[in-house]
Amino acid sequence: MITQIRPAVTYTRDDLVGVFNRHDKNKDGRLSISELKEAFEQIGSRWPLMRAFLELLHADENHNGFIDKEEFEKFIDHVLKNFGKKEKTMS
Ligand SMILES: [Ca+2]
Ligand SMILES: [Ca+2]
Repeated sequence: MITQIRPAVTYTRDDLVGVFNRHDKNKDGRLSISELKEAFEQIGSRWPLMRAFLELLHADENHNGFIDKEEFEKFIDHVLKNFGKKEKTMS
């Protein structure tokens, strides 16, 4: 698979779900901070680690340090707000 670093472009919800599902590298059904970081790198985040950290803080409702299946939808909604348009605004 080719990893392309692309500038901020418009992603659909399906795109994002696909990207994040693919980055569940160990297939445990949840996303760790390092899996998130790689996914944000792929979608062209300028600060993938920081973005991963912020999104995790936002969506990790049970505070276990992972985006679990139950948290995934909310997580995608929030990411979509940032990456569905441009990654410009601080949220
Ligand atoms: Ca995982
Ligand atoms: Ca969690």
